[in-house]
Amino acid sequence: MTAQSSPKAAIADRLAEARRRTYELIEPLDDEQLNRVYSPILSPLAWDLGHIANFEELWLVQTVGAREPLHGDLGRLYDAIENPRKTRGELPILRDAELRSYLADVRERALDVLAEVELSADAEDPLLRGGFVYEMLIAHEHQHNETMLQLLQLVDGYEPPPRPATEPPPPGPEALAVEGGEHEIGAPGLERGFSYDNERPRHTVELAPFEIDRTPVSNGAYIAFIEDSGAEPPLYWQRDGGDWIDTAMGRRDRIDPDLPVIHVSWHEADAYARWAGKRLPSEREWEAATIAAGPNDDNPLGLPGAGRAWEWTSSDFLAYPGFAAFPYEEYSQVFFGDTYKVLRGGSWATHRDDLRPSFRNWDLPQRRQIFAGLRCARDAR
Ligand code: AVJ
Ligand code: FE
Repeated sequence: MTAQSSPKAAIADRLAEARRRTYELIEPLDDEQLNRVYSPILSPLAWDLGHIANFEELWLVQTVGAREPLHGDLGRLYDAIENPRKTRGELPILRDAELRSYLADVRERALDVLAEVELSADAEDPLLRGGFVYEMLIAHEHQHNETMLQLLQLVDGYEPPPRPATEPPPPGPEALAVEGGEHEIGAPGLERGFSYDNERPRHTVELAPFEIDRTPVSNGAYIAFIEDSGAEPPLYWQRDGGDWIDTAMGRRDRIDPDLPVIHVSWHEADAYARWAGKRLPSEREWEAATIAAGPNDDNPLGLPGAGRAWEWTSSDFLAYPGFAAFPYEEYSQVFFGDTYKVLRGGSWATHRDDLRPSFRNWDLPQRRQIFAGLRCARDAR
């Protein structure tokens, strides 16, 4: 018989799984490709890799383990706020063999620290309570894997990892009706499981009755929109005779009309919804609808088709009433305001463990490199 897996062993396994995924993504690439600046709005992969390791060093080794950093104040180069994406190619970041050793050395030290710490549900340090800081680290690596996949769309001949199976949603009505009145949204307290600070606290909102489409907008529907309205095609699309083709990673694949559309900006998503005689849902409506649709093991988001393409909402990224930054202001708080729009759900590139109804993603409304489409809503008739 094998030993019972302890919470610590489970954490170590999930850290290892996240790292395997990171290495799988870069396995086909050489150092030149890791260092190359492909786009001013995306970091070179070497920056993401160093940042993943540096974030781990900062939280799991320096903060929790009270160890000195391996490379002095190297961390300044990996501070996402201090270093905008367009500057990251020129920074004296770690590269090549040094970068690979840094990833491995930090991980070794993080596992040494893990062996020492007390992770119980009533641990004194809120960072350690219930393993919060480890969950944060694992989720962080997953999120950077998705960012890396955004960049990998620009690498000619790159073979993407297999996408999660897409079962067409079972037939049903076009829209789900959601009742008006009070709805609870947001994540429960941390004693009930991991969430980011921006998902908390759970609170009640008052919604007018509305309808939300049962499925996200498909490529086929989006083609009808661009052909009718003259709107720009999504990023990476090209016309080829009568067909639309996807040119990401240097490929020329026919667009599958049944898949949810991705690579559209918030402005384009909003324009599509109006063209269709509908509107974008607010993020509260989106979350109330997923909860009404019934999250389950097969589909933790409840809404059919959710989790294949991020869904733009009409909402600005704002703090919930009673918000408290934890564990640091630069995760969420510095982004609050009317600059960023909220996206909900998840995409084919999102780790399945991170799909939850309360998760809030955000980006600038003009961005198209993210794997984002939309689902339409309307006021109840
Ligand atoms: C939630 C995707 C907007 O990339 O800025 C990564 C995730 N935060 N490292 C971002 C994140 C810190 C975040 N997004
Ligand atoms: Fe980060």
